[in-house]
Amino acid sequence: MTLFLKARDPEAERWTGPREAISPDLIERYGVDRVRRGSPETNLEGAGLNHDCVAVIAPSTMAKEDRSDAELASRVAQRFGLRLVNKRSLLAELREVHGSEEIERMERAIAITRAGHEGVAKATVAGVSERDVQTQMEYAFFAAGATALSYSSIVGAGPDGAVLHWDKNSRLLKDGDLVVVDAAAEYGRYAADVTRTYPVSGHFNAEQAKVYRAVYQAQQDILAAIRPGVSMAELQHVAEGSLRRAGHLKDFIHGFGHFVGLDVHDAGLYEKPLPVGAIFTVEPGVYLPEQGFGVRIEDEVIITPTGYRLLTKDFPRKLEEVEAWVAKARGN
Ligand SMILES: [Mn+2]
Repeated sequence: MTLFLKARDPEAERWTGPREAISPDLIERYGVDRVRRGSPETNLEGAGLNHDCVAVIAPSTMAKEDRSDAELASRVAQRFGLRLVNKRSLLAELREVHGSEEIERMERAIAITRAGHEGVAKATVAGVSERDVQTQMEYAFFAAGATALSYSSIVGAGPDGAVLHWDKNSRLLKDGDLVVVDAAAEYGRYAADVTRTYPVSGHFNAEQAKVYRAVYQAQQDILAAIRPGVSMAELQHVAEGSLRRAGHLKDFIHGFGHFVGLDVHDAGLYEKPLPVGAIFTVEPGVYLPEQGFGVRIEDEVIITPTGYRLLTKDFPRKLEEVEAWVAKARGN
């Protein structure tokens, strides 16, 4: 296997840092047979003698123009008279299933994420800003060994918690607010993805508790349906059925979950049966901007031969567990 890297470019390298010299070390690190620089186009003279096809493994995109690597593949195929074979779901299928080394990294990312959320449980008190919560949490992520954030941290207090991808983190927390914190650490290139909903006062009021329990029940219903061979699309129906029964289907405005791995929204096939080793989120939510709050609970699971394993089992999930966690973190 030959890996082609970008050509050296002294001008660009002054801006973005040096591109490494090709060495046995580099070849070993990438786990390939050869590393070359430049385009394979100029390295494939005579390719038709030894090969009969060029396969495109770049995923298809919604964009008008294809990805540059896919475009290159078809140009190379044409130039050397080779067949063009499309294997566009191959990477998605491979990335769905995780081996033990990957699982170890993802579990580490989740453990680090838990340390950050412990900081959140302590930090979500009246008078501080969403930004304060974010910085204390992110400090805890990196102190625990995070190599990056999985995505921009979302800290949404009160009505901001009803905004799915709230990114301003500017509001001051008020007594009685719920705070939706969707934030996680990455470790060794692998992402985690966790959301918890914290009560500033330490307790959910009656209206908030009712919604929290509906979201928790939806999570329970989805979890009960997870087994090898079920599809993400089928689990979406389960999530919707559960929240319909609770009278909150219209307030559930996103998918119940997504694959996680190298990317926080990783590649994977949503209509096909889930294989053993697939890792994805289970994240029902209910968003009530008029009532001034939202609730989301997001966990990660891995498919096992007999069902699933909850990778985020060390996070509090039940309402009473969340309240107890908050009390403990604040020393009450
Ligand atoms: Mn997610």
